[in-house]
Amino acid sequence: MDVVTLGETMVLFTPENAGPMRYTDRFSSRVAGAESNVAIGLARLGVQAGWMSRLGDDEFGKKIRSFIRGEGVDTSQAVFDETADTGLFFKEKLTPGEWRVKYYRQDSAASRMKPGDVDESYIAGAKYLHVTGITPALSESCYETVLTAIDYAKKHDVTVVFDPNLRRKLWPDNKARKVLTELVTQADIVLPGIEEAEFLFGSGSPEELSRKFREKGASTVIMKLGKKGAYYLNDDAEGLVHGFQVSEIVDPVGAGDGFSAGVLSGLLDGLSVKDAAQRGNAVGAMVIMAAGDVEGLPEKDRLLNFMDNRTRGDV
Ligand code: KDG
Repeated sequence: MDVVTLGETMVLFTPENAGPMRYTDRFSSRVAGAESNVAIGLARLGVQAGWMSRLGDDEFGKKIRSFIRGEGVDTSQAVFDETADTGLFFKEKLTPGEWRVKYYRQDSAASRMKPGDVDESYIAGAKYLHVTGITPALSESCYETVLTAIDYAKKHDVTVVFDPNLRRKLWPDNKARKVLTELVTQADIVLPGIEEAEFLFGSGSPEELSRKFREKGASTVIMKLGKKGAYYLNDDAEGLVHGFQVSEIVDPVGAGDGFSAGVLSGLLDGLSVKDAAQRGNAVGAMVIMAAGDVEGLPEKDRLLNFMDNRTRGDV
């Protein structure tokens, strides 16, 4: 595998109509989870990606595995747990531009992931390990699982990529801040959003905040700035790459995962950090123009075509 990742994937229900979902009796069902979104994004771009998890041994668990496998991601490390259910969540569009997420995932199968689930040789065979701050929020055993995966990655010189993915509904702020900061110190590459950076380090410019991540030990920081683009910083380079114009924001959720997939595929293709950040911006822009977390993730030819034809700049 080029990239392996671990985390919870859920069935996502979206009401057909805008407004509070108590008034809706029709829902679409999709598959979504930050880490599998990244793996699917990578697979669409021609990267070999693997996803580790636990799923309930139920219809939704089977749906998720079939979907992710069908997208070309290796699911050999996703196991069914007969003692717990697959997590679910709902995403309501309350008004245009106002989204609300409701999780049904407490004590889910994925929240029971444990260090023994991680196969050292699977991680050792990868170039990158991708982890996010969602998994440690699910349970102590999930946190330990993430730390174990990172230990194996370090032991075998696998680059650790960390997306803080702060989800305030999942844990108290003080705990989130402590654990996410700890994971920053373990990572080689950090892909925070500017708001997550401010949550961790207080307010500051992208330059100042990127330096804070470097002080904590990350060698490369690529910070998402929404429509303004991304700020990148490592030993050799530093600067801003502008975002791409989008025709319509259909569904903003999943943009950060698309960004991660774009960046990692760029690095695997040998692009500079700057060009990889630009590719991340492009994938993120394409994701928000489609409904669902993964539906807008492009294949390589579509991505390159989009990057050639779209204007970049602050819009
Ligand atoms: O990044 C998109 C995710 O937020 C979404 O797929 C759900 O994984 C999810 C989560 O835990 O919020």
